[in-house]
Amino acid sequence: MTLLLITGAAGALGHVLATRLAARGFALRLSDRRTDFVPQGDHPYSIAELGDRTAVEALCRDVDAIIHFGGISTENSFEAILDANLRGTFHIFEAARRAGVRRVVFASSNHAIGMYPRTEPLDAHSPPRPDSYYGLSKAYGELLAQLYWDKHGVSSVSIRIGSCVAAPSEPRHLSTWLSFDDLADLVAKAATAPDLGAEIVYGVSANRRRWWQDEALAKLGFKAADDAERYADLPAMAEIETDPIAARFQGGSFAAADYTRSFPVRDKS
Ligand code: NAI
Ligand code: 15L
Repeated sequence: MTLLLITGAAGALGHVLATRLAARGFALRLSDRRTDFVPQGDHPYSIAELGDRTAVEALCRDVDAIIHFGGISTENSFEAILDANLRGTFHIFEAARRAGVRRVVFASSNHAIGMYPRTEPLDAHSPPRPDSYYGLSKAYGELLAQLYWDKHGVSSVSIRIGSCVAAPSEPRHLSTWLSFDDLADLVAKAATAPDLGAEIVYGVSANRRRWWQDEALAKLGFKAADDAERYADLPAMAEIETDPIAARFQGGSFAAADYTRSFPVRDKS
């Protein structure tokens, strides 16, 4: 039986993944920093700080793949991001190398490319253009994954997740939505697909209005099934995005937060 370690297991997507991956027959080891978390099912749960290298090494022993979803999941101070996301993700890849774990699935984010204008379609080769310290930490994780493949043979899939929520609730989600079922299918395939190096893919459903095209997903044998368009008639989708900067960039409000440059700017500048 394939044993997966899920970090961030007490978080929103950790819960979604634990339920769905267990149903697919994976054995799970769960971890998070939260002391008040009671996992569903009888999967072993370990409380661990990602910033604690020894603790992370213990978590990663004897697993077949690491589903690294733990960390700060929105914009925060650089110091907070530094410990959880930069140091923490380093600890994960280093532990994978030492323990001989063959695959890391890393929860990257659309905020690694959030400063691209919405008018610019992207593909898996589009270089990072982070919109926040948070997005920067995800771009760093993608590069870390490349380093650990090139020098140590740890294969990985970095998923630039869009907006993974139960259902779209704002106009931007018509482009960025990733359904829970598509997430689980994508992670299962990313954990088990053979012959991968350090892959970067977009975690997005088959939304008619998506900004990201991704031929690399075929390598994993993944094809998204859901489409946000079936929510397009909801009243919330007709709301005008009032912040012009958020409306201009793919990262939305993350791009607009603390934006001090004079506007408008040229797309290529
Ligand atoms: P979440 O905030 O609900 O879960 C993150 C979990 O990580 C929390 O349970 C938290 O306790 C844990 N954590 C934070 N710092 C930690 C540390 N230093 N040590 C140990 N555990 C720590 O976030 P969510 O929505 O479940 O996202 C999961 C992952 O997916 C995150 O890495 C996030 O950046 C990424 N992601 C999520 C998206 C979404 O739409 N939900 C979109 C793009 C990326
Ligand atoms: C993310 O990276 C965040 O973790 C999540 O909370 C959402 O804000 C999502 O991106 C998004 O862009 O909708």
